Amino acid sequence: MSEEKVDWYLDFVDSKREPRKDEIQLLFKVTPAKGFSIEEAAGRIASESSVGTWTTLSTLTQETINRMAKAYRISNDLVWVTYPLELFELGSIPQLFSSVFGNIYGMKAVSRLRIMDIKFPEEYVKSFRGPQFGLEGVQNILKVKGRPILATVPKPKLSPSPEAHAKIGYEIWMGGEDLLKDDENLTSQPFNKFEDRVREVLKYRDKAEKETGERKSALINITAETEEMKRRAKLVKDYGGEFIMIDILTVGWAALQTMREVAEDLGLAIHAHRAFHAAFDKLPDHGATMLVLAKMSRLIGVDLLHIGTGVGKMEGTKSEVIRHKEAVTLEDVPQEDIYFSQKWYGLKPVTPVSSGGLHPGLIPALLDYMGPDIAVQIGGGVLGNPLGARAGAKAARDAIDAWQKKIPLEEYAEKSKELKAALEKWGTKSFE
Ligand code: CAP
Ligand code: MG
Repeated sequence: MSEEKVDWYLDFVDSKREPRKDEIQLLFKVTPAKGFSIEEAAGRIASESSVGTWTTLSTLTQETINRMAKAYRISNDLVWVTYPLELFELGSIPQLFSSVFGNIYGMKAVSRLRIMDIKFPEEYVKSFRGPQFGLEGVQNILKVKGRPILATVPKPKLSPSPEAHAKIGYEIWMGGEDLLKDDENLTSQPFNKFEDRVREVLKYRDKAEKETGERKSALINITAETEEMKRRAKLVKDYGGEFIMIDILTVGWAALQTMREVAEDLGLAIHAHRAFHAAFDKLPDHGATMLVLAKMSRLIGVDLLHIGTGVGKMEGTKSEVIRHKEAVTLEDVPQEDIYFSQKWYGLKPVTPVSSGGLHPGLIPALLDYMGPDIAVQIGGGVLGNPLGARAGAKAARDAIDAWQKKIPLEEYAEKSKELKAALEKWGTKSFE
């Protein structure tokens, strides 16, 4: 056999290589397959996500050698890799996904792989629009400041008709809420056609605005094939809506980038639901963190994004949810523990949305660590109030008011039968 090397994976590992400011960096949690060292796994990750393959090549050139990604730091099961920026197409999340979220998950030598964090350089960040309205713009649309924006999804899921859906909206708007939100799986079913729902919802919205004198709006789910989403977004605009809701992971990054352009032209804010994220962010040693998905969502430019609660029915610890909030709202995210610092070079903050298993009894605990500059979505916790939808909405508003005034919920409930009914049913317990 010739002396020539068969593979060059370890050429992609270099502890002397310093990441450059203009490079993209990723942090991986790596479980090598049996019989492979962490260095061998790290080399395969850096190789397969940049310019390499399984064997040495007669076609290798110096310019390609200069573009090799390098695993520059390894500590236990953590591997830091730095990538020359020219490996990526500026402004394209699909291409980023194909590079560093692609083949590497399928390599036999890597048993489990989790992307923990990603750091973007200035040139890459500036190749994206970022949010059109952002947190402040959304608060201005709704004329809400100093308190969380309050939304409710009609439950049970998939209201039986557009009128039933819109009437629940009327009740929760009259109860003091700001937004009626479509559920993630409500699009245009035979019993609840999109065209009928958008017309009915915005008709009742106008009625509620007139009767309350407050701004009210709706997060109308346009999730569909991209051309159809464009049509539905135009309908929302034509009927006077201000927001479109998109299930960003089920439509895909390319469609989301297209709809970001459409939203810019129509002047509509984008509410990003993250259904499907747990398929790859739930397992602690595989997939990718919600932190990474949140950063990509801010780059593309959603205006509101579900980031978890830390208390409700969905996965996600308090510290993770706080990290997501910082990543989508701060201009200059500090390095924290193993997680990268990240500057956003003027990209607007995204409105963090906490939702999932919330009810009035959980609001003070949630707001104690999330603060007032978020949106809170409460579905079952409003529509499960024994006194009805409008009472459920008022109970949620009262819980927020109690937190703002630093009044214990039980004390506040002495003057709010609606809050009292919620506390009698759910207390301050979290339900899985
Ligand atoms: C919440 C919800 C949201 C989840 C999504 C649901 O309803 O409408 O889709 O919050 O999870 O369908 O479960 P409830 P996340 O208020 O009745 O729980 O926000 O974690 O992405
Ligand atoms: Mg839902």
